[in-house]
Amino acid sequence: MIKKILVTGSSGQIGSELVMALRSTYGGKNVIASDKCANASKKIKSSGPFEQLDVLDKDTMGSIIDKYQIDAIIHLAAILSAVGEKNPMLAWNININGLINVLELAREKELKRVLIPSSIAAFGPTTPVDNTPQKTILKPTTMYGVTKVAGELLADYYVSKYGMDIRGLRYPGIISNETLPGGGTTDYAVAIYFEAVKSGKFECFLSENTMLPMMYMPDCLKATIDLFHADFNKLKNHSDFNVGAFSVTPKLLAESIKKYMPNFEITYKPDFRQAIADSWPNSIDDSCAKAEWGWQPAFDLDAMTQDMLKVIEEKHKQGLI
Ligand code: AKB
Repeated sequence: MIKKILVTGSSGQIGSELVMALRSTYGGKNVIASDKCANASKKIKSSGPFEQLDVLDKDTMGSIIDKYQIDAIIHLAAILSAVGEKNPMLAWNININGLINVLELAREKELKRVLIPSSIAAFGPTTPVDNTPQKTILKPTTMYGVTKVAGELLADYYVSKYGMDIRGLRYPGIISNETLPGGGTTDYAVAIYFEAVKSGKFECFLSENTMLPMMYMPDCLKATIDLFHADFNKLKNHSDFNVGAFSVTPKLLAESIKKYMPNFEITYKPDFRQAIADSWPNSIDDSCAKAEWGWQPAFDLDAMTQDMLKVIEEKHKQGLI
């Protein structure tokens, strides 16, 4: 039984919400949040332990594991695609050396479980774009994607070489309303909702028909926690599960917003992130996740849009954004 979980990157888009969801199940003191940045949110700091941790600092990570008697790590700290293209060596260093520190400490200290995130960025322009299979061509053209493929391979190596319990999933773009994403290509799909509420208009950095797989945060938390709890013996795949919810273009997202805000306006000014998006799939075949651990998303595009606008409008009324 897992009793104490360390989450790295806990102040990020997924980490900030995943820590709170895990604490509601495991108890506040049993989920140790950690981030490179010392300024965690009040919510995170007041509901359980928080440690400042640079994932490149293996000694400090080891001391935290000992201090709290950690038996599982959910390793979210990473550099995303757009920042990774601006600074490829930073992406390689954090994403690969940070992961190696996690895997080596998990091996040395005999931790019970590790969960690592991969991404649709593991795919590249030669991968089949529609209903992209679980097992397919992995030849990404971004440094972020290169680190994701290497990370999947490393994690699977530790499973087969050392018999360790390591799982991971290929996140699509994640849309949420609590912590803004930082440095990704799918970030437009979050910014569009905030700008719709604040100003009624949005200039998109991807072109109107750029189709990408996306997922609403409640489904992302569900996927992460369900895979974390899955019976390891029933998993045929390990660190690279495709998970899908819906696929959308900026134009379709804008049309969904217009159903609830008819005056919303969108314009397009593609930048360097267009080439990144163009190298990723349109849609994902997640039948292995469905068969092996029962994955099932709950939100489609319009259900998400209604919820996003409700929450963000409330924040706007309260002067929080
Ligand atoms: C990004 O856009 O870089 C991430 C991802 C799809 O992994 N959101």
